[in-house]
Parts: sequence; C-alpha cells; structure tokens
Amino acid sequence: MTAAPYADANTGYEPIDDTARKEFETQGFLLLRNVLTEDHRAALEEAMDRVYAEEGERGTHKPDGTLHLLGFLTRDPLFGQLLDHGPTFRYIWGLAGWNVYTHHNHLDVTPPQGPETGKPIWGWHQDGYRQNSDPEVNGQPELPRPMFSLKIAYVISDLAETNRGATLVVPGSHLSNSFARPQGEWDGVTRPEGALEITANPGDAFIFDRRLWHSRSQNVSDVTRKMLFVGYTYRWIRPLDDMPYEESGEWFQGLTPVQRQIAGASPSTANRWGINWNGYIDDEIPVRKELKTRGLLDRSIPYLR
Ligand SMILES: O=C(O)CCC(=O)C(=O)O
Ligand SMILES: [Fe+2]
Repeated sequence: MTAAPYADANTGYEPIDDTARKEFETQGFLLLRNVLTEDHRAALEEAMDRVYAEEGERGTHKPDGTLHLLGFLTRDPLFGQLLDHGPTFRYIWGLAGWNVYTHHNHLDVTPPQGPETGKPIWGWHQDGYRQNSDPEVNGQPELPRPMFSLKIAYVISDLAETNRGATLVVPGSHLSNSFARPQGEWDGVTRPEGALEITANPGDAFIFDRRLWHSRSQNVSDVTRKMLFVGYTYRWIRPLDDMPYEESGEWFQGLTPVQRQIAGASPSTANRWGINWNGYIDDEIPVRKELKTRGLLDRSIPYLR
C-alpha cells in the first residue's frame, strides 16, 4: 500500500454538511476550491503533459491538438491516487454512498482553438446516454430520472478568466428532462438562458450531477485548457470506458483497498463482496468498511445505510 504522496487537509472521511448537500441537490453542482495543493497540481500537470506527448506520438490528437482521453486513470500512479482524493472523495460518498466505482474518466487538453469555424456544434447535453431514455419514472415523462452518476472535474490550468474553454452549466437544470434549444440555426455564440461558465483557479474542482445540462465551450484564449474528469457510478452499472489494468500489475498493486473498489475491481458482478436479497451486506466492501469503522453510516440517508 502506498501512502498518498501529497499532504491533504482532508482524509476523505469528513462528512459534508447539510448546506453543501442542499446546494448540490438544488443547483446540480458544487464548486470546490483548493482541492489540490500547488505541488500536487503541478505534478498532475506534468503527468498530463507526458500522456499528451505519448498520445501525440500515437496520433490520437485531433487535428487542432485537442486530446480527450478516456479511461486515463491507469496511465500514472498519481492519477490512481485521485480515486479517493480526500477533499473530493468526501463528496462522492456523501452524495452517492459507498457502493460506487469509476465507470468513466477522462483527461482533456484543449489548446487555443480560436473562434468556432464551420457549422457550430450544439454541445449541450446530460451525461448517461440511454439513462436519459430507458428509465421510466412512475409513467410520468416530466419527472426527473435518477442521478445514477456524478463527476469530479479537476481544474489543472488557469480557468479564472472567461473564454478559456471552461465548462458551461445551467444551474438547477438537472431536474429537467428537456432543454430548450435556440430556434433555427445556432450561431455558435449565443448561450442558453441561465448559462454559467465555471471559471475557476488551478487546483479547484467542481462536482456535478450527470443530469445537469452542460456543454464544453470554445477555447478562444491563448492558454491551453487542462482538465481531469473522474466519474463515479454504482457498482451495478456497467463501465463506459475501457480502463485496462492487470490486478497483478504495478498500478493496481499500488492502490489501497478503497482505491481498488473505486478502480472497479470485479466489474462483472455487484456481489463480489456479498450484497444479498435478504438484506445481507458484506462489511468488507472497502468504502462501506471505512464509513462503518468511522461511524459514518447515517441511517437517515438511504444510500448511507
Ligand atoms: O469538457 C467539458 O467541459 C465538458 C465535458 C463533459 O461533457 C463531461 O465531463 O461530461
Ligand atoms: Fe458531459
């Protein structure tokens, strides 16, 4: 077991307060300031730059130099440590419970792109693909579907100024199954009513409900945008990315039991540690074990039982 190489103010097991939970529930996202120390952020950026160069050699950059790399966590031990990074992980179990893993994660590098050319692409969406169509909610199409997943977005480059390609969101839109699109041809510039550009400092992060309507934006600055996204969902939902690793390999062996759960150890069954029809739950499920040991299984919150 390797200890996390960077000191954090949080162990990952400080419960979030009701104000944060309420804000997340009403807004669909939370901005989390200073979740990475400057040393940690710089080390992550260095690892990102290495991966970006490797992917350049492999020819996977888009023609404009953009990289959107899925399942990136196995590409560096430092990325693996993000699986339960203290200042952000407390929000994951605090908002989704202990039965989670990462089904989807991506590394994004967006060099200056200049203004949009050609036919602009309308990028507003909810995450989850068919999760926005398949589930029926009491036969009432307007009722919000379940959250199912949430995502941490780590800000690695400076996004404090606007127009650097930051994520756009409409606060509160996660409770709407539909989203108004401008009539006719979209001009590539006009933003939907209520849209907010998440400007943030390097080392900040934001967490969002996958139902929150969001979009990328064009990086028209001269600063390369660098972001790391780690999505979490329930262990009974299948992975979205190919994130290959050997359990006997160095990357996996460097993980703690909690990190192994979050890495998706045994994605083929939700019952590896035992969760049965009769209510039996194996106390060895690593995240649950940590919460239980610390007295954090709050019975008033269903996903924390
Ligand atoms: O890169 C972005 O700003 C948005 C990415 C996105 O759509 C997502 O993380 O689900
Ligand atoms: Fe998305």
